Amino acid sequence: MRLDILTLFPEVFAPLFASIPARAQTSGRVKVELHNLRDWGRGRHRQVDDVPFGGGPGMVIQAEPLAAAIRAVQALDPKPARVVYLTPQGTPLSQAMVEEMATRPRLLLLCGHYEGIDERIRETLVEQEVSIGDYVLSGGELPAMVLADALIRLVPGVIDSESVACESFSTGILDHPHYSRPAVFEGRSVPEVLLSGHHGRIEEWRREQALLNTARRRPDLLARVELNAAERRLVGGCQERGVPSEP
Ligand code: 6GU
Repeated sequence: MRLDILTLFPEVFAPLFASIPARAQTSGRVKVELHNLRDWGRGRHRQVDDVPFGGGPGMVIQAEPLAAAIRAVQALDPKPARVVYLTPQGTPLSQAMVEEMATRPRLLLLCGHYEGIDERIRETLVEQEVSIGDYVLSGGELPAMVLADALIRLVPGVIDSESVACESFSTGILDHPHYSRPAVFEGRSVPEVLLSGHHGRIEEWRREQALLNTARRRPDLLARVELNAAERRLVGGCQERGVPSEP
């Protein structure tokens, strides 16, 4: 997968060159290229923004430098990139969206700033608009990193496929609790079943815990998963009694 990122602040993307994303790149499975929008700016100051027509606060990223930058970055590879604009007006990101986007060989992530970009670029060159949630950030850089990380870890071979399949939001429910040594920490023991070596019972316990966790913390997720009769009783009982909230 190739990710081109168009931004005014390429220096903030260091986290995409550490840890799992770094390994994905050195193994050749992923290529991340950063491009500074200012390289397509006007004049001595390489200006890329101007005041909004109609007045009002803030600045707008102008159509001309953006169009030139998007076209120049597209031309760097014969594969056309899907152009994705990170904006609070976009569709809220979900694991299902990340899974669909991860099937693409190439994406161009466009980071907005200030009051946003000229509407004509949205209409003509942007194919998808993504938000990472209902809160305000100063620019599209952190959202682009969030999206890039979520995409990179789904590229085949980047992480163990079994661990991807088991994760929260891939299974549709939250994860079960995890424990490691020691078996007793400050008087608190690991649940007995995990020490039993009985894989069938361990799997059953993990599924139960995952369902209970989900019923308590994210009951909205349960509406979308298929449960068998025993599982329905488990979470149903939990709901009838009123779910104790997390401390
Ligand atoms: Cl994609 N951009 C900005 N600026 N703020 C956000 C966002 C995006 N998603 C949530 N908040």
